[in-house]
Amino acid sequence: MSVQVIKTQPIEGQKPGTSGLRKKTRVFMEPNYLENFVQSIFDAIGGAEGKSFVVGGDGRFFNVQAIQTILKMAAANGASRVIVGQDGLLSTPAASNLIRQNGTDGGLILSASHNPGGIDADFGLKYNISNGGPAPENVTAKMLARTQEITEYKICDAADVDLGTLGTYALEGMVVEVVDPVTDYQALMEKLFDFDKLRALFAGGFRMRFDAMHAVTGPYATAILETALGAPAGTVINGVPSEDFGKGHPDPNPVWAKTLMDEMMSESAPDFGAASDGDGDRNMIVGKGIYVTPSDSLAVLAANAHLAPGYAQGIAGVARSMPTSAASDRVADKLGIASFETPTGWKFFGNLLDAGKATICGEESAGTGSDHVREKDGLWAVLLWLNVLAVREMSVIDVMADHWQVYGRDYYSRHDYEALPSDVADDVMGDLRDQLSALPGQVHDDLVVSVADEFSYLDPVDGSESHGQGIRIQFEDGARVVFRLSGTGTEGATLRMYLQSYASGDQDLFRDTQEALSKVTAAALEISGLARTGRDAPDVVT
Ligand code: VG1
Ligand code: CO
Repeated sequence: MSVQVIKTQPIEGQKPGTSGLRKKTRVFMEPNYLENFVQSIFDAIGGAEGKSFVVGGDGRFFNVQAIQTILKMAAANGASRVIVGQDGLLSTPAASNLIRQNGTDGGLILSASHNPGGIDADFGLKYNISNGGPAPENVTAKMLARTQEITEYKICDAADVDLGTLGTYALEGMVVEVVDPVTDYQALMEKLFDFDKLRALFAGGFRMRFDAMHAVTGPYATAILETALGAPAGTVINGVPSEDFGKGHPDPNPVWAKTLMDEMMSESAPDFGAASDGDGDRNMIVGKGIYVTPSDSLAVLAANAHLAPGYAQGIAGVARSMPTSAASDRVADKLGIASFETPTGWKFFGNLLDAGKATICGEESAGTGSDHVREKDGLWAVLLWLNVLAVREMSVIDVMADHWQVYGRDYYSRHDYEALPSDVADDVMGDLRDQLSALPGQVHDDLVVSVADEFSYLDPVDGSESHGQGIRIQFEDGARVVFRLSGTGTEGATLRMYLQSYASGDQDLFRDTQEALSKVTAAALEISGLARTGRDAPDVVT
């Protein structure tokens, strides 16, 4: 076969971040850039010879072109079989499912998730291992090492595969199967949730709006919500994936999904609203007149999961990323099950899920998921919410009021300072680190610091350690602030400040969030000296 061995050299900065390698699209399109990283992935996993993979992406600009390159490289590296979504589309959770269901050795997912798409926007590539989950740190470390010593890559000189037509093709010695992206994922959802009950819910007049944000979940949401469950046409909006996501940010939060938020806060709001991100692994949940924070959503889903058939036996444990609020811990305590606190990024949940220690996991950034795959799963969270609402016959606002009365409320907000000069962001973090031992006992804006540390994680399954995972400052009244730098940005540094404050069930549970957090926010700004960034307000508040 016509394998070409192309000479190349290491390219600086191909460091996999929180969720794979993410760069400007034009960078990915530079000669050898994508190829170097793909070859480094294959080399880091001990070669692709005889292996099988799943490949697909979120449909952004350069998706199909990158997939053609990956297929030709997989064939040249001796892979036996690759499963690809039709038109190159696969949501991240659907890719995770295909890896698990077909027992492939891994998968390559093309997405920069919630980052905008287009030739002048962002692109990304992440590698998932055979359990269907993101490559853990020991694997990404090998990839990074390989990018720094690579001298050549292999690629076939073959024609492009027809990704538009379902079927099985030969690419040199490798089998390429082009599959429908939705079918197997939908079958999995039908096993977990009571589709009859959900059909009856919609037939009874329940109305929802799902904003697919011009990204990959459009086909999934349309097939499941409208076609299978009978929600009226138009339930799914922005449902056709576009290369630049309609020029928007496919980030499901009140800022970027503003149209949906406005509708949900209006007189004519439907009963339920949801949105999903670029690659379909995140979700936003909003009821008529009420936004549900991702941290609260995780807690509510953990408390109510047993109402859905897939979780009727109960759940083994709940895991959350460190910056996520403590709301899910309170649920785990009450249920008498384990709770876990991991670093940011889904890769840290894989071991807990594989070991059966956790069943449900979540992050404050709107990622929730369970052991049905090894990724967060936006549509899964939406369907579990629907199943809970259908069984409890309650509105979202009543579910939340009930939850807060039982557990108390963790007011929560994240303030992002984007595209800061890296040295300024590093200074802020460095100064915080230097202050840690002096902070306990100090009073800032009437709040007394009780504990201050930098989060390290010891994986309870394989004993691996991860350090430098964010600075946490805890106050005596239960409030907390966390500072960390984003690992998914492509411009300068993004500093995230995560704020929370607890109110017990007998207090006013419907205060304005920013107002309820005003003291801890003031204390956090004072301690961190964020004013030196020259910014007088965060760029994004969620
Ligand atoms: C962000 C979120 C994190 C999430 C990651 C990938 O990372 O904060 O919770 O796991 O994105 O999500 P960071 O390092 O920018 O804070 V996705 O939907 O991009 O796969
Ligand atoms: Co995502």
